[in-house]
Amino acid sequence: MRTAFITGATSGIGKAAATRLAGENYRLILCGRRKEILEELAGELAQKTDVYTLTFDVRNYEEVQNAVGSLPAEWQAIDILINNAGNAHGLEPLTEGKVSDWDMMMDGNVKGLLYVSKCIIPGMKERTSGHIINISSVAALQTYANGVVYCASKKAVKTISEGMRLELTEFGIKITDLAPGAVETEFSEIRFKGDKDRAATVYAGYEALKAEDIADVISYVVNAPKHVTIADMTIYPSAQASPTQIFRK
Ligand code: 8X3
Repeated sequence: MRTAFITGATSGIGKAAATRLAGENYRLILCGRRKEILEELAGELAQKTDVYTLTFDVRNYEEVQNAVGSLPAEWQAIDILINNAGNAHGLEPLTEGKVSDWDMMMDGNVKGLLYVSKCIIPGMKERTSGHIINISSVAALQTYANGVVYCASKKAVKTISEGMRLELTEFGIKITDLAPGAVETEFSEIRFKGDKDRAATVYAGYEALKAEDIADVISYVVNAPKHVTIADMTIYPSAQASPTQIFRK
């Protein structure tokens, strides 16, 4: 049975991936900031598989180190790392952007991913085996106005995925970069700081992707044969043609 370590497991794509993999014979290390929600999910999934939880903030390197370092021996051999934690904060021109929003996106989406990876890659290298799945975004493929810092953070994730592949392939570590388009999760509500009505307009008039659709893709890439690496995948809802073009009814 393989062990998967999932960041941002309390909601959205992370939660859906955890739920999907729990039913496919993976043991899970669920990570998040919200302890209660994490414990509740762990309780549910524990009926299907072994689950361990780690509560930490990916933006704090010391917390990341302590959390990964605290894993009991039987949980230390991580086969799959799903770098899912990340968010958008604000949607406005650079001149109006808030520094605190920029910090959250750069610290979480970019530095957080690096911090977690830095703590987990050495074990994978030692075992000459592993698979890292980085959740980037279609925002990495095409910059859009008002989301420049978010796009930059996701472009950084793409670059880090490319770099990881260059540096880690020789150690038997696979790297997959997934770029989802519009997925209906808490994403827009966080981007719009709790404005549920505005968030709902993002997903109105067409069928957006569900977190489970991305979990389906994750299941496919982690279950691919050993000699197959799915390097990159872009996943749009059928009504979306680019990050800024969605055909609504
Ligand atoms: C989220 C997708 O289109 O809002 O990563 O940038 S989008």
